[in-house]
Amino acid sequence: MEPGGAPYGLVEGGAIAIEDGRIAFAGRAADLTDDWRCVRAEGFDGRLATPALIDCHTHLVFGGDRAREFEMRLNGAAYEEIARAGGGIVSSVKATRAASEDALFESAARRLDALLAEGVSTVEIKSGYGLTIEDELKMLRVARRLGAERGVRVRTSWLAAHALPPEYKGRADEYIAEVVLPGMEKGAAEGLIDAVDAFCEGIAFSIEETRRVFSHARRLGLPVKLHAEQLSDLGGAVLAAEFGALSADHLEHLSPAGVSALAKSGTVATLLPGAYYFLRESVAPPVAALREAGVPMALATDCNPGTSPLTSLLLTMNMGATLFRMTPEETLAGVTREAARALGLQDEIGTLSPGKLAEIAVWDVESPAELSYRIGFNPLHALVKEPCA
Ligand code: DI6
Ligand code: FE
Repeated sequence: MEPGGAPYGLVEGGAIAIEDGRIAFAGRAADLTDDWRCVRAEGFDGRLATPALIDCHTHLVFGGDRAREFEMRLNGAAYEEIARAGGGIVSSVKATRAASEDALFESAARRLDALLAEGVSTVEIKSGYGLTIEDELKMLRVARRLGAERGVRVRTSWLAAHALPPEYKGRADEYIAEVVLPGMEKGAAEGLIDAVDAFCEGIAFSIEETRRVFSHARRLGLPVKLHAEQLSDLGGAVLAAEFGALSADHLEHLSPAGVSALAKSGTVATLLPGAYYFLRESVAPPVAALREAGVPMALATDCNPGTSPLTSLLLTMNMGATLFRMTPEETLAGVTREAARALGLQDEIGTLSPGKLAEIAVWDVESPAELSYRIGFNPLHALVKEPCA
């Protein structure tokens, strides 16, 4: 709710005027001046208009899948056995390295189309399953191509610090020096990188290693974001805040110190209930404390083969409400206004405000709460992205 405004900023009997692809007016139809009465879009009466949805954290591009591993685990196989059968993140790395750009494009396009069917206009896509300079850049080229061919805005993140590839076992420093940092430079020079991310976790990269990655990003003028406090509290959120990160993501094990650091730096807390659900975690992120401290909360799918094979932002909204106790209003802000902020796009998209791009989802619902209330139902009526004239 905007201070003093109606819940959701909802306007009954509203109208939106669009000029040159941007919102020129948004408010009560009764307040629309005569200048705007010339062209009228039909079929939207009585429906709900929201900003187009934004998925601000995905690993959409990867080779293969991990359904077999899922099946083995549910049939009682032990971790060891799965690892011996080539399971885990390493299997996704192998499959991604082996895949051509065309094959990666085809498989990711299916997942992207599922997101787009629910009114998504913007998707963040990370590298992180190639783990060589060339394979990481290959993933980001595919991400750019997805954006171009599907007419959707794609923001890319350099996540070479996602896992240590087998050939660098026990040599994280060398991996960072030989792959993560020079690859970041190459990708930035080729215009393939919009932001830099890392997985700061006991099973991935330490605070000090993450600091090296972030310092290099800063030298290159790239914004940062971080997978932090997903499985344990390493203090990643405090580090992210220190670097003025766009977002800190996951945050199940976020400490009170982490909450205040995010509040101070204005870093968005991006919550990922799909991974929490799929891993059957029991510690939820401290939503009440984040709310209390005024930390903006975004929601995203974290679509990835290992821990969140999820391609629905509407279901993500439902999970944000049922699993994390976010209000329906917070879940909608989480996939619009705050997701835009998590990508640094808050001046362009994320709300239906004059001056912003006209990217509007129109829904067949009675109230905005329905968007997070339903499970597995898609009430999208239309996605408006072009000037209506
Ligand atoms: N957090 C996760 O849960 C995954 N990556 C990450 O940063 C796991 C990725 C995988 O298992 O494929
Ligand atoms: Fe992730």
